[in-house]
Amino acid sequence: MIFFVFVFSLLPEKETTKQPTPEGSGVEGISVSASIKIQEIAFKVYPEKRIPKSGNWDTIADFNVYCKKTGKKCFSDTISTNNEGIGILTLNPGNKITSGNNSVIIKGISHLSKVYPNVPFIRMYENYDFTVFGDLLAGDTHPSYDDFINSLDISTLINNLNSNDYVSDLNGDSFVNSLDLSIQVYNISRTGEKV
Ligand SMILES: [Ca+2]
Ligand SMILES: [Ca+2]
Repeated sequence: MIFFVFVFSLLPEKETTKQPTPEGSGVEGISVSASIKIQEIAFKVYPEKRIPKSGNWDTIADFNVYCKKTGKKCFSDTISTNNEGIGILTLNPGNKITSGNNSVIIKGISHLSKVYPNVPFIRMYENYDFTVFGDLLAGDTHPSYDDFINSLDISTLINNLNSNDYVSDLNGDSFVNSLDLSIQVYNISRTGEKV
C-alpha cells in the first residue's frame, strides 16, 4: 500500500486545462449564472374551449422571447404542440437569449398572442407551464394572421364551414361548424397582447 502511494506521488501532475472565460462572466474561475446558455425550452399552453375538453390541446405556436437586458426580441420559433399542449424547442448554441427574467409571447395558429412577463431563463433546460395563466383566445383565422379578430376572420371561417380545416376548427373536434363560429364571434374585436 505504501509502495503504491509512493509510485503515485512520482507521477507527473496532470496539467489542468484552462477553460475559456465566457463573455461577461467576470473574474476567471468564478462561475456566474449570467453565462448559462439555454439549450432547450419545454412549454405548455392550452387553446381555449376544446372538445373534448382534455388531451386535445394541440396547435401550431409562435414562441417569442423579448430579452429584458436588450429590450428587443431575442428569440423566435414556431413549433407544433402536442395533444397535451406541450411544445419542445431545441435552441441553437448561438441563441441570443440572455439569462434572467424575460417576457415570452405565444401566438397559436388561430389564436391571439398572449404575453407572459417575468419568465425566468436561468437553467439550460427550462420547463414552463403557462396554462395557469389562462387559455389562448381563438378566432384569428384569416391568412393575414394579424392578431386581431374581425369580419375577415369570420368570413374565412364561414368559407371553411363543413370542412376539417385545421385553422378554422377552433374547438379541435376535427370539423368546422357553428360551434367554432360562436367561439370566434365571442372574441370579435379582440387583439393580441403586446409586450
Ligand atoms: Ca385576424
Ligand atoms: Ca370544430
